[in-house]
This record gives sequence, C-alpha cells and structure tokens, in this order.
Amino acid sequence: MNNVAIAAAFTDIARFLQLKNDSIFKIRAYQRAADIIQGLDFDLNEVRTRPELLAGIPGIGDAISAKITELVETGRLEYLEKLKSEFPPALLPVLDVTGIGPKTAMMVVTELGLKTVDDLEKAIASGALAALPRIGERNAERILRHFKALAEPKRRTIGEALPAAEGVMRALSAACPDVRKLTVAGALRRWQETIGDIDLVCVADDPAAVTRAFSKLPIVTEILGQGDTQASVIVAPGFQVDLRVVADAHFASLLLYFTGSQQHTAQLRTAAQKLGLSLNEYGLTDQSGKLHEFESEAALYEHLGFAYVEPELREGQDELAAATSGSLPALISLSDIRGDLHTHSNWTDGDSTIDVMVAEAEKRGIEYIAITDHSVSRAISNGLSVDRLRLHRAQIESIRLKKPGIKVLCGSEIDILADGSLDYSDEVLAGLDVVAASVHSAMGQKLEIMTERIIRAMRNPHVTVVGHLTTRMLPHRGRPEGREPIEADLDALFRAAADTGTLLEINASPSRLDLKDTHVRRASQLGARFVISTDAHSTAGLDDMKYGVGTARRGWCAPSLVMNTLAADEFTDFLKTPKPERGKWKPGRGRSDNQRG
Ligand code: DGT
Ligand code: CA
Ligand code: CA
Ligand code: ZN
Repeated sequence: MNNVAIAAAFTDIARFLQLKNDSIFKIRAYQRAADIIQGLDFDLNEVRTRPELLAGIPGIGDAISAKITELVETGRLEYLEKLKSEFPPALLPVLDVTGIGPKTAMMVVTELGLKTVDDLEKAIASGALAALPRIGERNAERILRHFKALAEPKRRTIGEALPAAEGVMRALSAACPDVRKLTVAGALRRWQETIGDIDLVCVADDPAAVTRAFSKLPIVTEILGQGDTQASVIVAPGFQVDLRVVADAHFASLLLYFTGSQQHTAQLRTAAQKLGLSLNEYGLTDQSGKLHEFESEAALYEHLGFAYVEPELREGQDELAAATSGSLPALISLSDIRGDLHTHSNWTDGDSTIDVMVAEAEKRGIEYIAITDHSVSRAISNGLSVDRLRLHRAQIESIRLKKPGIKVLCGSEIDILADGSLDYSDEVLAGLDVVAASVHSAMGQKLEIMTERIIRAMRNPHVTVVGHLTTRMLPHRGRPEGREPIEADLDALFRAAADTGTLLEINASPSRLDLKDTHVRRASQLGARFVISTDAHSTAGLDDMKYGVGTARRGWCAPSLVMNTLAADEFTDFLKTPKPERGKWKPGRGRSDNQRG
C-alpha cells in the first residue's frame, strides 16, 4: 500500500460516515487525515520498521494511527470493509457527482438496483434516471457529464496544479540538496487556466542522481520514464510531472524552450532562421555549427532583436511584434495589489467570521478588504435581509475600531435579478462602500435579454463592480462538470462598463477566473477598468489573488487598469467620485506604466 491508497481509504471512510449521518467532527477528522497523508514527504511503509514516525505527524491521533498501521501491515482495514459491506457497490461513483447529496445518491442506486457504472449509464440513456423523483432531466444530464468527464484525459485547473507542483518541488529539493534553479516551465509558468501536465526544469552537477531521486519520491505513484537528464512520473493526485535537468550554461535556453508555448517558440525559431541561426534547447547555433549559450532568457530574446517577453504573454499571438516595436505592456504583479474587494464571511456562505477574515487578510499584507456577503435572494447561501445587512454593517464598523491596520469596507455581493433590477433598494445600496453586482440565477436567458439585464445593473449609480461577469466554472475537483458561461454580447458589456464607470471583476478563484485572460485584453481595449478580487469563502481563499493576477497578466493588463492597486485612502476617494467621473483615476500616480521595470 502506498500513501495514495492509504489516503483514499480515509476519504472513503469519511464518505461512508457521511451516509450514515455520523458525527461531523469524526467525518472531518478522516478527511483531514487523508489530506495530511497526501502531503507527507515520506513513505508510510517505513512505519513498519520505525513506528515512532507516526507519532511525529501533526494532526494524526491514536485512532487514525492504529488504522494506518493496520493498512500498512495487512493491506486492508477491517473498519472500512465493514462500512463498505453496508452499502451497494455502485454508490461511490454516484456520490462523486457534485450537487448529488448522499441521500439522493443512495436513492438512485437502490431504486434502480444499480451495481456498476455501466448500469448507471444505461439508466441515463433509457431515461430511467431522469424519471426518478428528485432527479429530473437536469441532474441526469449532470451525472452523464460527470461520467464523460471522468473518461476524458484530464486537464486540471491551475489552482489544483500549482500546489501539486510546489509540493513536488519541495520534496525534490529536500531529497536532493544538489538541485539548483528548480522552476516550473510549460503552461504552469504561463499561468494558463488549465494545465495538462507539470513541467519542471533545474540545474545539478549530477543530473542522473536527481532523476533517480525524483522517481523515488514518496508522492510518485508511477514512473513513466527515467533517463540520465530527464524523467516523467505520475504523482498523487494523478498529475504527470516531467523533469529536465541541465548544466547551468544551458538552463536559460532550456527554460525558454520548455516554457513554450509551442506557437511562441515556433515564431522565435522563424525569427532566428532569418538571422541564420537555429533555436534549440541549448541556445542558438549559427551556420558554422557554433553554439551560442545564454545567461538569461532576456539575453536570448535580445540576441534575436526582441525585448524580453513575460511567460504569460508567450502564446504566439502578437507578442513578438510588440516586442520589436517596444509596445509590450508593463504587466501588473501581485505586489501591486493593495485591496481585496470580494470576500464572504459566515454571515452567508463563507466559513469564517468577519473578524477572522479581516485578521487573515491583514496578515497577508492586504491594506483594505470589502466584506461582500450575499443579498437576500441568495436564499441557499443564507443571503442577508435588509435587517441582517444593518447588523452586518454594525459589526464591520466595530471591527474597524479594533483593526486600525487594515481598512474594512462594508459591502454586498448583490444579485442582479432576472430583469436587471437589484436585490436592495437604492437607499440601502447608498449606505454601502462597495457593491459587487452578480448574476446567480436565470443564467440560461437569451443573449439580448442577458446583455440588457447586466447593462441595466451597470447603470445603477451605486454598483461599483460586476462580479464574475460570465458565471462560467472550470471543471474542478468540487464540480467535475464545470459550468458553461452565460450568453451575452461581451463587447457591449465591456463598452457599457467603460461608459458607466462600472468596474469589471477579475475573479481570482481558480475554478472561475472570470473575466478570463482574453476577456481582460478585449475589455481593456474597449476602455474598461478592473478590480482583481478573490471571492474568498474561507481564509485559504484569500491566497487565490495570484491566480487573478496571472489571468490579468495573460490579458496584457497594466497596473493602471486595476483599481485595487490604489492605496487605501486613494481607493476611498475613488469610491466617493460619482461613477461617470471615475475614468480619470489612474493608480500609480507619478509614474506611467511603461516606466516600470
Ligand atoms: P499543457 O501541459 O498541455 O498544459 O501545455 P504545455 O504548454 O505545458 O505543453 P507540454 O507540457 O506538452 O510542453 C511543455 C512545453 O515544451 C511547451 O509549452 C513547449 C515545449 N514543447 C513540448 N513539445 C514540443 C514540441 O514538439 N515542439 C516544440 N517546439 N516545443 C515543444
Ligand atoms: Ca505541461
Ligand atoms: Ca510536459
Ligand atoms: Zn458570486
């Protein structure tokens, strides 16, 4: 049994206990154990000879330790076998479908007498599933999509891939102190929203020792290939990781080559050929066969007559033209961000109190935060009535006094109703600092109606920003089927945002990234301005800002277009300005974007 299988056993226990309506604390303890085991940097099989290792794992108590020992020593767990025997075998795959609760999953499986996944597919095809009470066409469709998604080769969100890559890099650095310049390349370095596999490059004096150590990492579940300078493995939870190890002199060229995109490097190669050079993983070779090596990617670009192109722009569009004409934008970076304008607390569907969210934001160096809990129509998220909103506000005001180090803004994420009206009256909205208006319902409206609906909300003088404009969701662990975007005339919306002085959110949650990269570029060309916000529903969510910044960078976005790069007092002045006049605000007073390094 490897660590992955052991973690999976604990995940299964948690699910069975959920079905049995067991204690939430017990369920969480098993879920946590599974997470902890996934993150271990040693093989649990070592416990057989060194039982004291178990006691050293924080968060793993006696009961779970005993179960790990049983799994390691016997390859099975009596407790889990007993739980399993209480339920039909086809149940677990149905449980995996988002939006299908344990009770419904159980009903589906028993009423249709399902044993295998095949049975389930047949039940979907015959319409038997849709005919069940509490399922219907929509859920049947969702279950079908889920199984199709399982069958397809998976691309994961960057929010899943980046932490996995960081885990591998930590483990490799610990196992191999000789490793230097270990860096992500490929789509991950370009901050693409979904990632096929993880590419790593590094420098070492003894590359073969590094690829050997890499293949032996405890998180590795399968070795696809291993040579003296490269190796390819699968790590938990199911990511392929490609590693290349090179001599220092070739690192920059290799990094450029493996950062891609393939289209971008193909264009570079064409440019090199015009100069009689050929681009390869080691540098540029001239016609006499001599190899020119480069200290940095910038030096290689310069040799070919280009300014340095940031990885996020290397998509083979017009970036090389811009790199010859000196018109590449100075991109926004994470350190430019000063505030977070979309966060939720446990007043609605967040996990934490306002106090905790504010304290955690302050710890992360955020200078201002808007708490934007849901409005009254979001009943499933416990949306705030006008009375509760008043109490919410009072609490924010009392926290303000206790927390002089961070400015706390009273906000709301207000529903844009089906006709474009808003969930609170103008009078209520006028009392708020930040109003994020979002579509959460009637997402299937026709294009013209949806466009008009959102424009109507933008015309409201109190709406600061439109949240997650297209409402799309990328397929991810919590929702494997994802969600299609709304149909709307995006150009018209971008223009309306510019005309009305309404900001557009770049929602940084990695399962949303909405606006997405191409939208950001188009919207900025049409005069729109942005905020990048986390939409955090937990303290961990506050760390998602980097994905929004990556998306903005892929959208060629300069800091002056992003209003939460303003200092806290400037931002409050900005909010006091009537909407149509907000266009005059430019963050980063005293320096222009293209003066930035
Ligand atoms: P992904 O993994 O599908 O999300 O996307 P990438 O861009 O990470 O693609 P991947 O992992 O196949 O390869 C990493 C980089 O290596 C890619 O961006 C460019 C380079 N590369 C891979 N295969 C080729 C190739 O056949 N020709 C060229 N010129 N470059 C390649
Ligand atoms: Ca890749
Ligand atoms: Ca790859
Ligand atoms: Zn929302």
